[in-house]
Amino acid sequence: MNVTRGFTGRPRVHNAGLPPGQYDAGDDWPVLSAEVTPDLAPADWTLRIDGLVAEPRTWDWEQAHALPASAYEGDIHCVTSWSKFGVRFGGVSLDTFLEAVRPDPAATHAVAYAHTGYTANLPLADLTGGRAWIVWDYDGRPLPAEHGGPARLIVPHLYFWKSVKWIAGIRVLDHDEPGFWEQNGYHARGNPWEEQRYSGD
Ligand SMILES: Nc1nc2c(c(=O)[nH]1)N[C@H]1C(S)=C(S)[C@@H](COP(=O)(O)O)O[C@H]1N2
Ligand SMILES: [Mo]
Repeated sequence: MNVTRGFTGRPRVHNAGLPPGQYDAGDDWPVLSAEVTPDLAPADWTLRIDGLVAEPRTWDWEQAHALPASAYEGDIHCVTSWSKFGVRFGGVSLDTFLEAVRPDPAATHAVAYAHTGYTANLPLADLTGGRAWIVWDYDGRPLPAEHGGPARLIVPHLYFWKSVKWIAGIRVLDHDEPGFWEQNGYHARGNPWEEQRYSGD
């Protein structure tokens, strides 16, 4: 394990390095939102998983927090070319939610959608295997509203536009259905290591 120190002196456990065409944003965390930050209280937040699943379900804030906790510590990469190393998010693994609804064997993709209407499509395989989380803590504190609080999806191995803020639900599908940015020319999958920024990359 390679431990390095950043400019802040905070130890970084790490490190996969920078994907091609990215720069290290350091301590900055830019806010990228296509919509106005919603005023969404934890008491009004829900997560629904439905579509091609055996048992569609909705969790409220308390029910989601009663699930086993899981954290992500690592890097995030925005398609606008900033990356951020060693961030810490706390929440619940998406595997835990998906195990409860039991996706149909024919399911291949999903659309994640926000309480605001923003959408992102993902292969189901990118949402399973300990690689996606519903998170409400950042650095041990409640996730700020502008960054998707009270709760957002994170899929940190893909470009960060897939990590839907103010997550409201996930619809499981047997086909790919382009989301907000994907309808506007962005790549269907968005793997930063293969620089899948735009459709055709
Ligand atoms: N609901 C919603 N989620 C979103 C977005 C958005 O505009 N709306 N932007 C995406 C993009 S392009 C990025 S890079 C990240 C930005 O997250 P941040 O603002 O916390 O840095 O959120 C993603 N999730
Ligand atoms: Mo982004």
